[in-house]
Parts: sequence; structure tokens; C-alpha cells
Amino acid sequence: LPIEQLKTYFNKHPKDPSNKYAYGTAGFRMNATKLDSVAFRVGLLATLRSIKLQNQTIGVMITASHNPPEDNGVKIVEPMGEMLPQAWEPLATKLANVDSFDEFIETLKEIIKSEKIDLSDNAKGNGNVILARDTRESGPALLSAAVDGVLALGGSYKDEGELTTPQLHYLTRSSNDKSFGQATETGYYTKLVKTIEEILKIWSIEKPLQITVDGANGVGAEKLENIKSSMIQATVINDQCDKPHMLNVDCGADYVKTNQKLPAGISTNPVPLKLYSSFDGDADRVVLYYVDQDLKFKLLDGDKIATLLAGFISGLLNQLKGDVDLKLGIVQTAYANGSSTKFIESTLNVPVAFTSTGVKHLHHKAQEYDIGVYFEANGHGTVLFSTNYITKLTNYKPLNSEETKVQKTLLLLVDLINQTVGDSISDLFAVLIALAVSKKTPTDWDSQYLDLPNKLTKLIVNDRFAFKTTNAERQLLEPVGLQEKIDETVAKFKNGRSFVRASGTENAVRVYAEADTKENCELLNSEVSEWVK
Ligand code: 16G
Ligand code: ZN
Repeated sequence: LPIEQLKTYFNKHPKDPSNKYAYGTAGFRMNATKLDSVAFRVGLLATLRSIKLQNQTIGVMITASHNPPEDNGVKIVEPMGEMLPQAWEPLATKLANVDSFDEFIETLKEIIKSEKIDLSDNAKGNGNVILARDTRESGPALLSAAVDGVLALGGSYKDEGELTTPQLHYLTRSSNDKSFGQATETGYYTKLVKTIEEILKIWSIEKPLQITVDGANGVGAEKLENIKSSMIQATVINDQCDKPHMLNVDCGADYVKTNQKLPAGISTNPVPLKLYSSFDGDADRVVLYYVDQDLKFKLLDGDKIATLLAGFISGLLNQLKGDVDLKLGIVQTAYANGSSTKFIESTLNVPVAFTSTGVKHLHHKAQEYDIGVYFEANGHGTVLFSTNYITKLTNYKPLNSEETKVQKTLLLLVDLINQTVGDSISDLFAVLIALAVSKKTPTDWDSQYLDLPNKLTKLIVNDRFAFKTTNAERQLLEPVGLQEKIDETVAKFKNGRSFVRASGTENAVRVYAEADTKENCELLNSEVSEWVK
């Protein structure tokens, strides 16, 4: 190890001993003023990860997504665009928390030893890291702290500046896998636009895709404007990326989903039956919505997106009369509306699997299918296609010209939908294409099933780690006895369902409830909350 060099950089990014850090569901995330030492150490860990993986490119993203503008975060992206493996999370946590330089070196040595990282034989290089950030004010400084982590080990880096999280995933993947696309931001747009135009052409759709997007005053707004095609008419509002203090304020996917209402910029003058969409602060989540004739707000959340896309894909597959035996599945979390689960199982006839909250869990599960559709209710998700899917469809012999169209479309979906992670931009266009090809209006889509009224609240408790769950977070193991109380309460409500889980990103416990009416779900939520307090 280059001890002197490490020491210089280590001293440049001092850690406040009173700060404690944990690599959670979305990496490290908290008030930005506390993250300098963490970003430095993550840069270093990313470099080690790259060296371990024969110098493949590793990504580092600086973002706090939908959280307030004064927060920030940092997370690591794997060579194929996936999240850091869970086995490395404790290593990241340990490295972030050591205080003295001696402990720091000790921990580095432990990691190098336990992970069998060969620093002596650097034939392949000293590590290769690409970094990007969202529009937060704290972004540039944290990014350069992470760069210092790379330099401390003599690694190479590329600063990609402002990008959406999924764009950074795309660039990481395409840097390692040429077949995925050109490893540039332009390459990302070209792949997307080309695919959209091809699908529209196959179905002779001449009317451009139209949508108004609330960009949460974040990076997604700016990037969406780079997508240029005569077949796409996207109007972006809440696009003030140059005013970082406005990020996610009264707008964005999280605001719309949590408050179940229109964002700033649309709330005063919504056009009935027109489709709108909101991104979150780093553009990896998307929700859609419209107002009906009576100006009543109708949310088309992650559950509705999952059912739309799964229904679209299975509908296409059913049109192929030859032999294509492909396994389709939907992955949800406890937050999925009960009506959506019922609709998927009994109307779409598609199996549903449940996992814990957090993309890494859903993504992993979705890889078990040929077509794995996963979405969190909050709008984070994507569709994964297996190699078996690609092979079978590529080799399929269409029986007529209609089947040729279907076959081509099914294969183009693999390029349209970001295969690495949920992506507001690509998910949005997948939705618009599914609607256009199947000639559905927002109302048709929405009327597939009716959401059960639901309420999500947050409680501050003494120790959130006392709440231990099982069965994909739907039941509590601890505190002992609490689940029985919840069950008794739930049993009193028609279509009642409720669960309690500790947040992975905030010091709080979340209480979810759904029931037949708005009053009842609120009552159920407050009764369960009383047990928790
Ligand atoms: C993170 C997760 C998101 C999840 C949320 C839950 C990723 C990339 N993001 O933002 O998917 O819904 O955490 O937050 O995995 P909570 O644990 O505070 O409820
Ligand atoms: Zn996000």
C-alpha cells in the first residue's frame, strides 16, 4: 500500500468521530455536510472493487434521490450495472467508521486480505472508476472527495459530471460490455431514441408520443431535454436544475406518490384526461397520473406500471402461435396495493413474488424469470429479460407478418427498458409505447383495477433496530407480541392489511395500512401506530 500517499489524502478528508455511518438500501445517505470523509472512502473502496474485478470499470454515484436538497449520498455500481453485492456493504460501513489513520490502514489491509485483492500484480491496472452526481450543491465537492479516494490508490477515474443515476448505471455497464451500447451519454440517448422510433414505425404510429413531465427540478429534467426526436414531444416543467434548493420541493415522484396529489406547476391548471408524469431527484423513479372530468386526481404508480407492462408483454407473447415458452413473473414489495396483487394473480394470471424493500432485493428476484417485471409502488423498477428470452425470440420463425411485428417489438423492448436499474426516462417511454401500441387511454389503463385506499405514516421511535421483520417485511418478529396485536386490529377491517417496518434510509419506523374506505385505512393506520408507539 502507498502509505504516505494514503496518509496525505486521509488527512485531507477528516472524519468527525461523533458521526456514525451505515451503507444501507441506497448506499450512504444523510446531511451532505457529514459526507466528505465517506465519499473519499467510497472512492477508495470502489477502486479496490475494480482491482478485484480485473480492473473492470466500477461506478460511483453521488445523489440523495428524492430526499431534501441539503442531503446527499454515495453508492457504488457494479460492472454490469448492478448494486454493490451485499457482502461488501459491511466492508463499506467498517471503512467509513474508522477514526484513526492506523485503524484505517488496518481495515484496508483486512479487506485486501479477506477479499484476496492482489495489489502487487497490477498487470490489469490500479482500478478504474467512473463518477457522476445529481444537481445538488454539495455534489461537486463530494465527487472530488471520491476522486481523491481513487487517486490515493493510484487508480484511474473519469468524472462524468451531472447524470441521472440510471445513466451512470448505463455508462458503467457499457464501459465493460460493448454490446450494451456506446459508453457515452450521447450513446444512451441514441440507443433509446432509435429503439422508440423503430417500435413506432413497426406499428405505423405516426402521432408523436406526448407527455408533460415534472422533473422535480433535478437532473432528470435537464437530461430529458436532450432527447431529440420528431416522434417525442415531452414538455418538461419543474425544470429548474440550476436552483438546487428547489430540488424535490413540492414536486417530484415522491411528493406526488406520498401526498397523492398534483405537483407544483400542474396543481392549479390540470387538463382533464391528459397524462402527466413525475420523476424523482435522480430520475430513477417515475409515476404517472391524470385528473378525470371532475378534476379528481388519479395516480398511476409503480404497481400500475408493472401491471401495464406485464400485460403488454404477455399480450404480445400470446399473439405468437408457435412455441415460445417463457416464464413471466412480477416482483412486488409489501407496499404494493392489495388490489394490484389480486389483479396480477387472478386476471393477468401471472405469479407474484414478494421481497424486502430496496431495488437490490427486487432486481435479484426478477432475474429468476425470463421476463422479470419489478416495481416498487413508489415508481422504482424495470423489466429484466433473460438470455433465454433473447435466444428464443431471435430464433422464432414468425408464421405471418403480424407475428413478425410482435417478434421485433418484443426484442426491441430489451433495448428500450434499462436492463441495469429503474430508469424514469426509459420506463416512461416504455409506458407511452405500451399505451400507444395497445391503443389505451390513461383511463383504460387506470380502470384495470381500483386501488384500495391506503395510508403510509412515519413514526419516530427510540430504537428502530428493535423492529425485526420476516416474510418480505410483511410481519414483525420483534418486538415480541406486537404482530399479534396488529393482526387483531387488522381483522376488524374489511380488506384490511397493515405492516410495520423500520426505514432503511431514515431514523424512523413506517406504518402502512389499507382498507375498504379512506376513513377505515386512516383508522387502521392510527390504531396500529398506537401499538407501535
Ligand atoms: C431507497 C431505495 C428505494 C426504497 C427506499 C425505501 C434503492 C436504489 N432505493 O431509496 O428503492 O423504496 O429506499 O426507503 O434501492 P425506506 O427504507 O426509508 O422506507
Ligand atoms: Zn431516486
